[in-house]
Amino acid sequence: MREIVLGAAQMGPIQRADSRQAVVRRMIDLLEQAHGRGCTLVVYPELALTTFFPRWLMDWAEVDDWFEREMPNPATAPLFDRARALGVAISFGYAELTPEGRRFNTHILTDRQGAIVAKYRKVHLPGHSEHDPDRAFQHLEKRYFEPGDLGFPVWRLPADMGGAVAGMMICNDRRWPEAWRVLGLQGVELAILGYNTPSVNSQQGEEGLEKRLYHSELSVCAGAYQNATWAVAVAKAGDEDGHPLMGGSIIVDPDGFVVARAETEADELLVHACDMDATRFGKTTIFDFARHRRIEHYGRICGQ
Ligand code: CDT
Repeated sequence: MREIVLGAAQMGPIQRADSRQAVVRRMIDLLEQAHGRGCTLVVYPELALTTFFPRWLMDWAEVDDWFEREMPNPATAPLFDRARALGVAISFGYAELTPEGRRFNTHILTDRQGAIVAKYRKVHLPGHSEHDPDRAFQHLEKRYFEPGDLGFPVWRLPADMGGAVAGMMICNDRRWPEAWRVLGLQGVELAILGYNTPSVNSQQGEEGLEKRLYHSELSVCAGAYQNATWAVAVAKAGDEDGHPLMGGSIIVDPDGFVVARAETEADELLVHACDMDATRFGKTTIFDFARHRRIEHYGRICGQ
């Protein structure tokens, strides 16, 4: 068996005034719980270190306060140190400011020795780039980030993580089958994803939470099944300064079934032992892409 004992570390709300240090303490607490339950990998949400700041229109000087110029850095070093000491790999999202001044919505993955082995930059940025007075609240990801420039790579993880083939997406990416299929074509066995999804639609106030949770779960379950991969989708949830984010974190097996689901909108750990070999059957039968795909008919989805 090629096993990863996976921890999905859903995080409750982070207020605008909360410090990175306070958030990292919560992340370490979840990490300790995960270690106590045998986890070898813990996944945290998108933009795990801060509030979901793209809801605020800010001037650029202030914006940069929400970005990390290096990783690890003094605020996050205690998390990396504790993960290394416990032998638990971690994966979390943050806002990245590069030395060239470029801004990305980024997610990283470490090995069990605390070294960053994988980095993904969000490709599908939702929302808008200018203040929109017609929205109940702003979603300015297109203002504060540029689309990721790394594509959707996969990484072969070390033997102490089952030698799994892992890939990453961030939040809105989960709604795009193209993202899943690009990972699937590279043999992904574990799709890692964090999200911050408002509980209400900024342009359609009537839309219910039930529908929003369903669309998230539908996307992840379909992506996992159609690419014969494990998937973990981890929320930042709860009320951030009057702005509710939905929970609904899940771990999904390669048949598309939910095997663990969050019940709260708070810091909450889900755990499941994932056998990477459970992806074999789907990958060698109905989703054996080399045998069954008909790429001569797929030109439209590859065009501009
Ligand atoms: N963070 C993120 O990508 N959230 C989006 C909200 C879409 S509404 C503009 C999501 O797809 O969940």
